Amino acid sequence: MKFVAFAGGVGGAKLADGLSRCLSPADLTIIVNTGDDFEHWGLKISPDLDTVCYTLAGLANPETGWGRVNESWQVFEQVQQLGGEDWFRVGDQDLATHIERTRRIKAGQPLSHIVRDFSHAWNIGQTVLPMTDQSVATFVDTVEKGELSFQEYFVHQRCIPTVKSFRFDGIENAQPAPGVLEAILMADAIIFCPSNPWVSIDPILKIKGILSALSGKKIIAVSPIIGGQTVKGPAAKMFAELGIQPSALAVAKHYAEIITDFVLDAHDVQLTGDIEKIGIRPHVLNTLMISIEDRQKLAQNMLHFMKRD
Ligand code: FO1
Repeated sequence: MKFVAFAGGVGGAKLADGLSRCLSPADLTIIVNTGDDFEHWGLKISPDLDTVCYTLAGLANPETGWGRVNESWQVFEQVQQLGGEDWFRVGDQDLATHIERTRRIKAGQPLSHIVRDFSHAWNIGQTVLPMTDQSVATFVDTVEKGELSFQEYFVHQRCIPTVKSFRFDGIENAQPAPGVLEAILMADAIIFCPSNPWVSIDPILKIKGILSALSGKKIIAVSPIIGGQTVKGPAAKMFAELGIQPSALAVAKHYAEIITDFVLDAHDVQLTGDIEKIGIRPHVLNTLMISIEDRQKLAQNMLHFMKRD
């Protein structure tokens, strides 16, 4: 069976990693949000693509989930000393990724080619695809600071400003990257990883042609919210600031028109009735991924019911 996972952020990378440990590489394609991409220090940075690739390659920093393990910070410290921007931490090995990606983009290489070559260099067997090769930039409109670019909101402002709405600049002209629609059409099931619905999964869904490619497919979303709290990141806070009580049910409702199945944590078992009421099949699993084994176990349990039905 072939599976496609939509991912963004650390939660997405963790489940992608769990799935990669249960499936042969040819049976798993990960389509990654690129709305978080931005230019920093004059370099093109694609945080979600790098977080997925580093995680699949076993190169990710296990504490943060992003950036590299066994990292050094020589360049960052020198830039800081020179009065450069130090709100976004770029390690020495991570810097190489941004330098080479920037060189290739300036040479006219599409992002999907760059990810393919980097995946090869990092011995990643699965197919990792950007959602699009065109540039899409997520902006967060906030009460206190007006419209902020995503990294400015997420890292520099530490997700503190109150969100009002989101804008995905460039989404109208963005085409699915080569291989994206084919992977979706060939897939036996699509998995929405436990990523932020608003700024990681929604941008992928808004790319022209993706929603129609998904129609009729078995689609399983995994809740990034357990017991009303996001495991990591601002998803629950965003729901609350948009006037929606944060919960696994709120996430299921967010995707209600699209998904067929929904994975929620055992903490939220009392919500299964409400999820069934909106026509979605609930699956109660342990969704908290602290260890590598947790990731593999969650993926295994999901594949078990996906292969059964
Ligand atoms: N997230 C932070 O909270 N602080 C950082 O300094 C930071 C640096 C960073 C460097 C490279 C990279 O690929 C990701 C990085 N992230 C950092 C995470 C980044 O903000 C992502 O957008 C989040 O993981 C959400 O997708």
